[in-house]
Amino acid sequence: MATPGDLREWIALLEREGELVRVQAEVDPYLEVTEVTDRVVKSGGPALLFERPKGSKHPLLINQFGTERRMCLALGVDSLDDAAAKLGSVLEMQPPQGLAEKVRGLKTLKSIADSRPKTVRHAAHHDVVLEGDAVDLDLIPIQHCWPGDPAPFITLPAVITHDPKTGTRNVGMYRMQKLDSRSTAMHWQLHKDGRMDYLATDGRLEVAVALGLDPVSAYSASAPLPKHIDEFMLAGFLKGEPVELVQGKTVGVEVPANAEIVLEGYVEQGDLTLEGPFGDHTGYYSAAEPFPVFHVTAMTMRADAIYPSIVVGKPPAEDAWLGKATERIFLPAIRMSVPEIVDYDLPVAGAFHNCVIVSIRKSFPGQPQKVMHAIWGLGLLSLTKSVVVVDEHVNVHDYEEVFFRVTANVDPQRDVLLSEGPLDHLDHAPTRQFYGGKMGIDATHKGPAEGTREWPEEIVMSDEIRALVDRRWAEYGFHPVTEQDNGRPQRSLRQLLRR
Ligand SMILES: Cc1cc2nc3c(=O)[nH]c(=O)nc-3n(C[C@H](O)[C@H](O)[C@H](O)COP(=O)(O)O)c2cc1C
Ligand SMILES: [Mn+2]
Repeated sequence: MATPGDLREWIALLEREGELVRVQAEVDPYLEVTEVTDRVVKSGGPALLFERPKGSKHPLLINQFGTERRMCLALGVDSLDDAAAKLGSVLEMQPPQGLAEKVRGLKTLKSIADSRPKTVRHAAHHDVVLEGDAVDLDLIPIQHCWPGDPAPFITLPAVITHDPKTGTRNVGMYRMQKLDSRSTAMHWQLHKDGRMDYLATDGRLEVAVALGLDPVSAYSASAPLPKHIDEFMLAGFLKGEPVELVQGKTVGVEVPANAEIVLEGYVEQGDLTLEGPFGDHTGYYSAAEPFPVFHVTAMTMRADAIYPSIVVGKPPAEDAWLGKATERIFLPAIRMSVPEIVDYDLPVAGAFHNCVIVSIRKSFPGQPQKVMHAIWGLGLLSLTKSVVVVDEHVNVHDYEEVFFRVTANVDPQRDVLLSEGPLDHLDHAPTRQFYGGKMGIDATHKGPAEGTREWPEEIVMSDEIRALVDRRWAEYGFHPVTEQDNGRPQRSLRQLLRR
Protein backbone atom coordinates (compact mmCIF):
# COMPACT_ATOMS: atom_id res chain seq x y z
CA MET A 1 0.00 0.00 0.00
CA ALA A 2 1.43 3.37 -0.97
CA THR A 3 1.34 5.90 1.82
CA PRO A 4 -0.13 9.39 1.26
CA GLY A 5 2.27 11.76 -0.52
CA ASP A 6 1.27 14.82 1.48
CA LEU A 7 -1.29 16.09 3.96
CA ARG A 8 -3.89 16.67 1.25
CA GLU A 9 -3.66 13.12 -0.09
CA TRP A 10 -3.93 11.96 3.50
CA ILE A 11 -7.06 14.03 4.12
CA ALA A 12 -8.57 12.70 0.87
CA LEU A 13 -7.81 9.13 1.96
CA LEU A 14 -9.34 9.71 5.38
CA GLU A 15 -12.43 11.13 3.73
CA ARG A 16 -12.76 8.18 1.32
CA GLU A 17 -12.45 5.80 4.24
CA GLY A 18 -15.16 7.57 6.24
CA GLU A 19 -12.53 8.62 8.76
CA LEU A 20 -12.90 12.40 8.57
CA VAL A 21 -15.57 14.90 9.56
CA ARG A 22 -15.44 18.47 8.30
CA VAL A 23 -16.60 20.90 10.96
CA GLN A 24 -18.06 23.90 9.18
CA ALA A 25 -19.23 25.81 12.23
CA GLU A 26 -16.83 28.43 13.55
CA VAL A 27 -14.94 26.90 16.49
CA ASP A 28 -12.54 28.72 18.81
CA PRO A 29 -8.96 27.37 18.98
CA TYR A 30 -9.05 28.82 22.51
CA LEU A 31 -10.13 25.71 24.54
CA GLU A 32 -13.23 24.91 22.43
CA VAL A 33 -11.33 22.83 19.84
CA THR A 34 -9.79 20.89 22.74
CA GLU A 35 -13.11 20.01 24.34
CA VAL A 36 -14.67 18.94 21.04
CA THR A 37 -11.59 16.90 20.10
CA ASP A 38 -11.16 15.29 23.50
CA ARG A 39 -14.72 13.99 23.40
CA VAL A 40 -14.28 12.67 19.87
CA VAL A 41 -10.90 11.07 20.62
CA LYS A 42 -12.10 9.37 23.81
CA SER A 43 -15.04 7.86 21.94
CA GLY A 44 -12.84 6.54 19.12
CA GLY A 45 -14.27 9.07 16.66
CA PRO A 46 -12.98 10.43 13.33
CA ALA A 47 -10.32 12.93 12.34
CA LEU A 48 -11.67 16.48 12.40
CA LEU A 49 -11.04 19.22 9.89
CA PHE A 50 -12.13 22.48 11.51
CA GLU A 51 -12.71 24.55 8.40
CA ARG A 52 -13.39 27.82 10.23
CA PRO A 53 -11.22 28.07 13.31
CA LYS A 54 -12.01 31.43 14.90
CA GLY A 55 -9.49 34.13 14.04
CA SER A 56 -7.76 32.38 11.12
CA LYS A 57 -8.51 31.60 7.51
CA HIS A 58 -6.51 28.38 7.67
CA PRO A 59 -8.31 25.10 8.51
CA LEU A 60 -7.13 23.06 11.47
CA LEU A 61 -6.71 19.28 11.19
CA ILE A 62 -6.79 17.24 14.37
CA ASN A 63 -7.22 13.61 15.47
CA GLN A 64 -5.62 12.32 12.27
CA PHE A 65 -3.84 9.61 14.31
CA GLY A 66 -6.52 8.95 16.92
CA THR A 67 -7.38 5.29 16.28
CA GLU A 68 -5.48 2.11 15.45
CA ARG A 69 -7.17 1.97 12.05
CA ARG A 70 -6.07 5.49 11.12
CA MET A 71 -2.56 4.84 12.38
CA CYS A 72 -2.43 1.78 10.10
CA LEU A 73 -3.85 3.76 7.17
CA ALA A 74 -1.20 6.40 7.82
CA LEU A 75 1.59 3.85 7.65
CA GLY A 76 0.02 1.94 4.75
CA VAL A 77 -0.15 -1.35 6.68
CA ASP A 78 -2.88 -3.75 7.76
CA SER A 79 -1.53 -3.95 11.28
CA LEU A 80 1.16 -2.09 13.19
CA ASP A 81 3.00 -5.40 13.51
CA ASP A 82 3.38 -5.41 9.71
CA ALA A 83 5.34 -2.15 9.93
CA ALA A 84 7.48 -3.76 12.62
CA ALA A 85 8.06 -6.85 10.48
CA LYS A 86 9.34 -4.67 7.65
CA LEU A 87 11.99 -3.17 9.91
CA GLY A 88 12.69 -6.57 11.46
CA SER A 89 13.48 -8.06 8.06
CA VAL A 90 16.27 -5.53 7.63
CA LEU A 91 17.65 -5.84 11.15
CA GLU A 92 17.70 -9.61 11.04
CA MET A 93 19.22 -9.97 7.60
CA GLN A 94 21.45 -13.01 7.25
CA PRO A 95 23.84 -13.87 4.43
CA PRO A 96 21.48 -15.23 1.76
CA GLN A 97 21.51 -18.84 0.65
CA GLY A 98 20.36 -19.63 -2.88
CA LEU A 99 19.02 -17.37 -5.60
CA ALA A 100 15.56 -16.67 -4.18
CA GLU A 101 17.05 -15.47 -0.89
CA LYS A 102 19.63 -13.38 -2.74
CA VAL A 103 16.92 -11.63 -4.73
CA ARG A 104 14.92 -11.02 -1.56
CA GLY A 105 18.07 -9.73 0.14
CA LEU A 106 18.72 -7.30 -2.71
CA LYS A 107 15.16 -5.99 -2.46
CA THR A 108 15.64 -5.43 1.25
CA LEU A 109 18.94 -3.62 0.62
CA LYS A 110 17.25 -1.46 -2.02
CA SER A 111 14.57 -0.49 0.50
CA ILE A 112 17.36 0.82 2.74
CA ALA A 113 19.09 2.65 -0.11
CA ASP A 114 15.79 4.25 -1.14
CA SER A 115 15.13 5.58 2.32
CA ARG A 116 17.79 8.31 2.11
CA PRO A 117 16.05 11.69 1.67
CA LYS A 118 16.54 13.43 -1.66
CA THR A 119 16.71 17.12 -2.48
CA VAL A 120 14.22 18.69 -4.88
CA ARG A 121 13.89 22.26 -6.16
CA HIS A 122 10.22 23.03 -5.87
CA ALA A 123 7.95 23.24 -2.84
CA ALA A 124 4.33 24.38 -2.79
CA HIS A 125 4.91 26.00 0.59
CA HIS A 126 7.22 28.50 -1.10
CA ASP A 127 4.11 30.10 -2.66
CA VAL A 128 3.89 32.46 0.30
CA VAL A 129 7.18 33.64 1.80
CA LEU A 130 7.03 35.98 4.78
CA GLU A 131 10.41 37.20 5.99
CA GLY A 132 11.58 39.34 8.90
CA ASP A 133 8.87 41.66 10.20
CA ALA A 134 6.33 40.07 7.86
CA VAL A 135 6.46 36.79 9.81
CA ASP A 136 3.11 36.43 11.53
CA LEU A 137 2.23 33.42 13.66
CA ASP A 138 -1.19 35.02 14.26
CA LEU A 139 -2.11 33.88 10.74
CA ILE A 140 -2.37 30.25 11.80
CA PRO A 141 -4.94 28.81 14.24
CA ILE A 142 -2.56 27.77 17.01
CA GLN A 143 -4.52 26.04 19.74
CA HIS A 144 -4.71 27.28 23.31
CA CYS A 145 -5.21 23.77 24.66
CA TRP A 146 -6.05 23.86 28.38
CA PRO A 147 -7.32 26.54 30.80
CA GLY A 148 -4.06 26.59 32.79
CA ASP A 149 -1.84 27.05 29.71
CA PRO A 150 -0.39 30.57 29.51
CA ALA A 151 -0.53 30.81 25.70
CA PRO A 152 -1.27 28.90 22.51
CA PHE A 153 1.06 25.98 21.69
CA ILE A 154 2.10 24.48 18.36
CA THR A 155 1.66 20.80 19.18
CA LEU A 156 2.40 18.74 16.06
CA PRO A 157 5.61 20.11 14.56
CA ALA A 158 8.58 18.33 12.99
CA VAL A 159 11.52 20.29 14.39
CA ILE A 160 14.65 19.92 12.28
CA THR A 161 18.20 20.68 13.42
CA HIS A 162 21.71 19.52 12.59
CA ASP A 163 24.36 18.43 15.07
CA PRO A 164 26.85 21.33 14.96
CA LYS A 165 29.79 18.89 15.18
CA THR A 166 28.79 15.98 12.94
CA GLY A 167 26.18 17.65 10.74
CA THR A 168 23.73 14.79 11.29
CA ARG A 169 20.11 15.79 10.92
CA ASN A 170 17.64 15.35 13.77
CA VAL A 171 13.89 15.56 13.53
CA GLY A 172 11.78 15.67 16.67
CA MET A 173 8.29 16.57 17.81
CA TYR A 174 8.56 19.19 20.53
CA ARG A 175 5.73 21.53 21.48
CA MET A 176 6.30 25.24 20.89
CA GLN A 177 4.68 27.88 23.09
CA LYS A 178 3.80 31.01 21.15
CA LEU A 179 5.58 33.97 22.75
CA ASP A 180 4.57 36.62 20.19
CA SER A 181 3.89 36.77 16.46
CA ARG A 182 7.54 36.01 15.62
CA SER A 183 8.84 33.75 18.35
CA THR A 184 8.06 30.62 20.33
CA ALA A 185 9.67 28.56 23.05
CA MET A 186 11.27 25.25 22.08
CA HIS A 187 10.41 22.48 24.53
CA TRP A 188 13.47 20.27 24.13
CA GLN A 189 13.33 17.99 27.16
CA LEU A 190 16.48 16.95 29.00
CA HIS A 191 17.03 13.61 27.26
CA LYS A 192 16.15 14.60 23.69
CA ASP A 193 18.37 14.80 20.63
CA GLY A 194 17.20 18.29 19.64
CA ARG A 195 18.42 19.58 22.98
CA MET A 196 21.81 17.90 22.41
CA ASP A 197 22.20 19.80 19.14
CA TYR A 198 21.33 23.00 20.99
CA LEU A 199 23.83 22.29 23.78
CA ALA A 200 26.57 21.48 21.24
CA THR A 201 26.54 24.95 19.72
CA ASP A 202 28.40 27.84 21.30
CA GLY A 203 26.40 30.41 19.39
CA ARG A 204 23.36 30.13 17.18
CA LEU A 205 21.69 26.98 15.96
CA GLU A 206 19.53 27.15 12.87
CA VAL A 207 16.17 25.45 13.20
CA ALA A 208 13.38 24.69 10.74
CA VAL A 209 9.92 23.58 11.76
CA ALA A 210 7.69 21.75 9.30
CA LEU A 211 3.93 21.68 9.84
CA GLY A 212 1.41 19.65 7.88
CA LEU A 213 3.38 16.71 6.48
CA ASP A 214 2.38 13.37 5.05
CA PRO A 215 1.47 11.18 8.05
CA VAL A 216 4.57 8.95 7.93
CA SER A 217 6.97 11.90 8.05
CA ALA A 218 4.91 13.47 10.85
CA TYR A 219 5.00 10.20 12.80
CA SER A 220 8.74 9.81 12.30
CA ALA A 221 9.36 13.09 14.15
CA SER A 222 8.03 11.40 17.27
CA ALA A 223 10.14 8.24 16.86
CA PRO A 224 12.89 7.75 19.47
CA LEU A 225 15.77 6.85 17.16
CA PRO A 226 19.39 6.88 18.31
CA LYS A 227 20.87 10.35 17.89
CA HIS A 228 23.02 9.51 14.88
CA ILE A 229 20.05 8.28 12.82
CA ASP A 230 18.05 10.78 10.76
CA GLU A 231 14.31 10.36 11.43
CA PHE A 232 13.58 11.16 7.76
CA MET A 233 15.48 7.95 6.89
CA LEU A 234 12.96 6.01 8.95
CA ALA A 235 10.14 7.90 7.24
CA GLY A 236 11.59 7.06 3.80
CA PHE A 237 11.98 3.43 4.79
CA LEU A 238 8.40 3.16 6.06
CA LYS A 239 7.07 5.01 3.00
CA GLY A 240 9.09 2.93 0.58
CA GLU A 241 10.30 6.12 -1.12
CA PRO A 242 12.60 8.95 -0.10
CA VAL A 243 11.38 11.99 1.79
CA GLU A 244 11.77 14.93 -0.59
CA LEU A 245 13.51 17.94 0.90
CA VAL A 246 13.88 21.49 -0.30
CA GLN A 247 16.40 24.12 0.79
CA GLY A 248 15.11 26.62 3.37
CA LYS A 249 14.76 30.28 2.31
CA THR A 250 16.76 31.83 5.15
CA VAL A 251 18.47 28.87 6.86
CA GLY A 252 20.85 26.13 5.78
CA VAL A 253 18.36 23.50 6.87
CA GLU A 254 16.39 21.43 4.38
CA VAL A 255 12.68 20.92 4.97
CA PRO A 256 10.13 18.47 3.54
CA ALA A 257 8.88 19.80 0.20
CA ASN A 258 5.36 18.58 0.97
CA ALA A 259 4.96 20.70 4.13
CA GLU A 260 1.94 22.99 4.38
CA ILE A 261 3.78 25.53 6.52
CA VAL A 262 7.45 25.99 7.43
CA LEU A 263 8.94 28.16 10.15
CA GLU A 264 12.63 28.95 9.71
CA GLY A 265 14.77 30.57 12.36
CA TYR A 266 17.29 30.07 15.12
CA VAL A 267 17.87 29.50 18.81
CA GLU A 268 20.80 30.97 20.64
CA GLN A 269 22.90 29.93 23.62
CA GLY A 270 21.73 31.64 26.81
CA ASP A 271 18.52 32.93 25.20
CA LEU A 272 15.90 31.25 27.38
CA THR A 273 12.31 31.94 28.35
CA LEU A 274 9.96 30.54 30.96
CA GLU A 275 7.95 27.90 29.11
CA GLY A 276 4.67 26.40 30.42
CA PRO A 277 2.84 25.34 32.42
CA PHE A 278 1.22 23.08 29.83
CA GLY A 279 -1.58 20.54 30.17
CA ASP A 280 0.56 17.56 29.29
CA HIS A 281 0.22 13.95 28.22
CA THR A 282 0.84 12.89 31.81
CA GLY A 283 -2.65 14.17 32.63
CA TYR A 284 -1.18 16.97 34.73
CA TYR A 285 0.17 20.41 34.00
CA SER A 286 3.93 20.25 33.55
CA ALA A 287 5.67 23.01 35.50
CA ALA A 288 6.99 26.20 33.94
CA GLU A 289 10.73 25.89 33.26
CA PRO A 290 13.32 27.75 31.18
CA PHE A 291 13.59 26.64 27.54
CA PRO A 292 15.26 28.17 24.47
CA VAL A 293 13.54 30.91 22.46
CA PHE A 294 12.98 30.12 18.79
CA HIS A 295 13.20 33.28 16.66
CA VAL A 296 11.32 32.90 13.39
CA THR A 297 13.17 34.53 10.48
CA ALA A 298 10.86 33.27 7.75
CA MET A 299 7.43 31.72 7.52
CA THR A 300 6.63 30.00 4.24
CA MET A 301 3.33 28.37 3.38
CA ARG A 302 0.84 27.28 0.79
CA ALA A 303 -1.67 30.07 0.20
CA ASP A 304 -4.45 27.79 1.50
CA ALA A 305 -2.31 25.99 4.09
CA ILE A 306 -3.91 23.50 6.47
CA TYR A 307 -2.60 23.67 10.03
CA PRO A 308 -2.13 20.33 11.91
CA SER A 309 -2.65 20.08 15.65
CA ILE A 310 -2.98 17.50 18.42
CA VAL A 311 -4.29 17.69 21.97
CA VAL A 312 -2.61 15.76 24.71
CA GLY A 313 -4.02 15.53 28.22
CA LYS A 314 -5.33 12.79 30.44
CA PRO A 315 -4.77 9.51 28.62
CA PRO A 316 -6.10 8.18 26.34
CA ALA A 317 -5.54 11.06 23.93
CA GLU A 318 -4.64 11.15 20.25
CA ASP A 319 -0.93 10.60 20.96
CA ALA A 320 -1.77 7.11 22.26
CA TRP A 321 -1.61 5.69 18.75
CA LEU A 322 1.60 7.51 17.82
CA GLY A 323 3.05 5.86 20.90
CA LYS A 324 1.60 2.46 20.05
CA ALA A 325 3.08 2.70 16.55
CA THR A 326 6.48 3.30 18.12
CA GLU A 327 5.94 0.42 20.56
CA ARG A 328 5.27 -1.99 17.68
CA ILE A 329 7.83 -0.64 15.18
CA PHE A 330 10.67 -0.72 17.70
CA LEU A 331 10.08 -4.27 18.98
CA PRO A 332 12.47 -5.88 16.43
CA ALA A 333 15.18 -3.35 17.29
CA ILE A 334 14.77 -4.03 21.01
CA ARG A 335 14.97 -7.77 20.39
CA MET A 336 18.33 -7.23 18.68
CA SER A 337 19.91 -6.35 22.03
CA VAL A 338 17.57 -8.24 24.38
CA PRO A 339 16.76 -11.40 22.39
CA GLU A 340 14.81 -13.16 25.14
CA ILE A 341 12.06 -10.53 24.82
CA VAL A 342 8.98 -12.04 23.20
CA ASP A 343 6.70 -9.01 23.35
CA TYR A 344 6.16 -5.82 25.32
CA ASP A 345 3.41 -3.33 26.02
CA LEU A 346 3.54 0.28 27.15
CA PRO A 347 0.11 0.95 28.66
CA VAL A 348 -1.35 4.21 27.40
CA ALA A 349 -2.53 4.97 30.93
CA GLY A 350 1.11 4.81 31.99
CA ALA A 351 1.93 7.77 29.73
CA PHE A 352 4.53 5.49 28.07
CA HIS A 353 7.34 6.18 30.51
CA ASN A 354 5.63 5.00 33.69
CA CYS A 355 5.29 1.31 32.92
CA VAL A 356 6.52 -1.39 30.56
CA ILE A 357 5.12 -4.92 30.60
CA VAL A 358 7.48 -7.38 28.97
CA SER A 359 7.24 -11.12 28.28
CA ILE A 360 10.42 -13.16 28.10
CA ARG A 361 11.58 -16.63 27.19
CA LYS A 362 13.09 -17.44 30.57
CA SER A 363 15.87 -19.98 30.73
CA PHE A 364 18.03 -19.03 33.71
CA PRO A 365 17.68 -17.56 37.20
CA GLY A 366 17.98 -13.78 37.30
CA GLN A 367 16.90 -13.36 33.69
CA PRO A 368 13.86 -11.20 34.55
CA GLN A 369 16.20 -8.90 36.47
CA LYS A 370 18.62 -8.86 33.52
CA VAL A 371 15.76 -7.74 31.29
CA MET A 372 14.69 -5.03 33.75
CA HIS A 373 18.22 -3.62 33.77
CA ALA A 374 18.41 -3.90 29.98
CA ILE A 375 15.24 -1.82 29.61
CA TRP A 376 16.62 0.71 32.08
CA GLY A 377 19.65 1.01 29.81
CA LEU A 378 17.94 1.21 26.42
CA GLY A 379 17.45 4.56 24.65
CA LEU A 380 14.44 6.50 25.88
CA LEU A 381 13.09 3.26 27.45
CA SER A 382 15.77 3.86 30.07
CA LEU A 383 13.39 6.43 31.59
CA THR A 384 10.83 3.69 32.37
CA LYS A 385 9.72 3.85 35.99
CA SER A 386 8.33 0.35 36.44
CA VAL A 387 8.93 -2.86 34.54
CA VAL A 388 6.71 -5.92 34.89
CA VAL A 389 8.21 -9.16 33.56
CA VAL A 390 5.99 -12.13 32.69
CA ASP A 391 6.57 -15.50 31.02
CA GLU A 392 6.53 -15.92 27.26
CA HIS A 393 3.00 -17.35 27.02
CA VAL A 394 1.42 -14.42 28.87
CA ASN A 395 -0.33 -11.86 26.67
CA VAL A 396 1.28 -8.56 27.66
CA HIS A 397 -1.54 -6.60 26.02
CA ASP A 398 -4.17 -8.20 28.23
CA TYR A 399 -3.85 -6.16 31.43
CA GLU A 400 -6.25 -8.39 33.30
CA GLU A 401 -4.06 -11.39 32.60
CA VAL A 402 -0.96 -9.42 33.60
CA PHE A 403 -2.68 -8.44 36.84
CA PHE A 404 -3.49 -12.11 37.42
CA ARG A 405 0.18 -13.07 36.99
CA VAL A 406 1.49 -10.22 39.11
CA THR A 407 -0.79 -11.03 42.01
CA ALA A 408 -0.48 -14.81 41.71
CA ASN A 409 3.23 -15.22 40.98
CA VAL A 410 4.90 -12.52 43.03
CA ASP A 411 6.35 -12.76 46.49
CA PRO A 412 6.83 -9.03 47.09
CA GLN A 413 9.81 -9.59 49.32
CA ARG A 414 11.59 -11.72 46.76
CA ASP A 415 10.33 -10.50 43.40
CA VAL A 416 10.18 -6.72 43.63
CA LEU A 417 13.44 -5.08 42.64
CA LEU A 418 13.86 -1.47 43.67
CA SER A 419 16.47 0.49 41.82
CA GLU A 420 17.08 4.07 40.80
CA GLY A 421 18.06 6.01 37.75
CA PRO A 422 17.02 8.69 35.28
CA LEU A 423 13.33 9.48 34.99
CA ASP A 424 11.28 11.30 32.39
CA HIS A 425 11.50 15.07 32.32
CA LEU A 426 7.73 15.25 32.90
CA ASP A 427 7.51 12.75 35.78
CA HIS A 428 6.23 14.80 38.71
CA ALA A 429 6.34 11.97 41.28
CA PRO A 430 10.06 11.72 42.18
CA THR A 431 11.34 13.99 44.93
CA ARG A 432 14.05 15.34 42.63
CA GLN A 433 13.26 16.10 39.01
CA PHE A 434 14.87 13.72 36.48
CA TYR A 435 16.13 11.15 39.03
CA GLY A 436 14.47 8.67 41.32
CA GLY A 437 13.21 5.22 42.15
CA LYS A 438 12.46 2.41 39.74
CA MET A 439 10.57 -0.78 40.35
CA GLY A 440 10.87 -4.11 38.62
CA ILE A 441 8.25 -6.78 39.29
CA ASP A 442 9.23 -10.33 38.41
CA ALA A 443 5.93 -12.09 37.72
CA THR A 444 7.51 -15.06 35.94
CA HIS A 445 7.37 -18.62 37.24
CA LYS A 446 10.10 -19.59 39.69
CA GLY A 447 11.46 -22.96 40.65
CA PRO A 448 14.09 -24.95 42.51
CA ALA A 449 16.83 -23.43 40.31
CA GLU A 450 15.97 -20.16 42.01
CA GLY A 451 15.91 -21.74 45.46
CA THR A 452 12.13 -21.82 45.77
CA ARG A 453 9.61 -24.60 46.15
CA GLU A 454 8.38 -26.58 43.17
CA TRP A 455 6.18 -24.32 40.99
CA PRO A 456 2.63 -25.60 40.47
CA GLU A 457 1.25 -26.55 37.10
CA GLU A 458 -1.15 -24.19 35.37
CA ILE A 459 -4.68 -25.36 34.69
CA VAL A 460 -5.22 -26.00 30.99
CA MET A 461 -7.98 -28.11 29.39
CA SER A 462 -6.77 -30.88 27.09
CA ASP A 463 -6.76 -30.15 23.35
CA GLU A 464 -8.92 -33.17 22.78
CA ILE A 465 -11.77 -31.98 25.00
CA ARG A 466 -11.49 -28.41 23.67
CA ALA A 467 -11.88 -29.73 20.12
CA LEU A 468 -14.81 -31.88 21.16
CA VAL A 469 -16.62 -28.96 22.79
CA ASP A 470 -15.89 -26.78 19.75
CA ARG A 471 -17.51 -29.39 17.56
CA ARG A 472 -20.54 -29.90 19.77
CA TRP A 473 -21.08 -26.25 20.75
CA ALA A 474 -24.27 -25.78 18.75
CA GLU A 475 -25.69 -28.99 20.16
CA TYR A 476 -25.62 -27.61 23.70
CA GLY A 477 -28.25 -25.08 22.67
CA PHE A 478 -26.32 -21.87 23.51
CA HIS A 479 -26.41 -18.83 21.32
CA PRO A 480 -23.14 -18.79 19.43
CA VAL A 481 -20.56 -17.23 21.73
CA THR A 482 -17.60 -15.64 20.05
CA GLU A 483 -14.40 -16.27 21.90
CA GLN A 484 -10.95 -14.83 21.55
CA ASP A 485 -8.39 -17.23 20.13
CA ASN A 486 -6.93 -17.87 23.56
CA GLY A 487 -10.26 -19.09 24.81
CA ARG A 488 -10.76 -16.34 27.35
CA PRO A 489 -14.12 -14.55 27.50
CA GLN A 490 -14.53 -11.30 25.63
CA ARG A 491 -14.04 -8.02 27.40
CA SER A 492 -17.79 -7.40 27.58
CA LEU A 493 -18.26 -10.64 29.45
CA ARG A 494 -15.34 -9.86 31.70
CA GLN A 495 -16.87 -6.52 32.53
CA LEU A 496 -20.09 -8.29 33.36
CA LEU A 497 -18.27 -10.63 35.71
CA ARG A 498 -16.70 -7.71 37.51
CA ARG A 499 -20.02 -6.19 38.58
C1 LIG B 1 2.28 14.93 20.33
C2 LIG B 1 3.66 14.82 20.89
C3 LIG B 1 4.22 15.89 21.56
C4 LIG B 1 5.50 15.80 22.09
N1 LIG B 1 6.02 16.89 22.73
C5 LIG B 1 7.28 16.83 23.18
C6 LIG B 1 7.87 17.97 23.79
O1 LIG B 1 7.25 19.02 23.92
N2 LIG B 1 9.17 17.89 24.19
C7 LIG B 1 9.89 16.75 24.05
O2 LIG B 1 11.06 16.73 24.41
N3 LIG B 1 9.35 15.63 23.51
C8 LIG B 1 8.07 15.66 23.07
N4 LIG B 1 7.51 14.55 22.49
C9 LIG B 1 8.29 13.31 22.40
C10 LIG B 1 9.35 13.40 21.33
O3 LIG B 1 8.79 13.78 20.09
C11 LIG B 1 10.06 12.06 21.16
O4 LIG B 1 10.69 11.76 22.38
C12 LIG B 1 11.08 12.05 20.04
O5 LIG B 1 11.80 10.84 20.11
C13 LIG B 1 12.04 13.20 20.15
O6 LIG B 1 12.95 13.15 19.09
P1 LIG B 1 14.49 12.97 19.38
O7 LIG B 1 14.62 11.59 20.00
O8 LIG B 1 15.13 13.08 18.06
O9 LIG B 1 14.87 14.05 20.34
C14 LIG B 1 6.23 14.62 21.95
C15 LIG B 1 5.67 13.54 21.29
C16 LIG B 1 4.40 13.62 20.76
C17 LIG B 1 3.82 12.45 20.04
MN1 LIG C 1 16.54 11.84 17.05
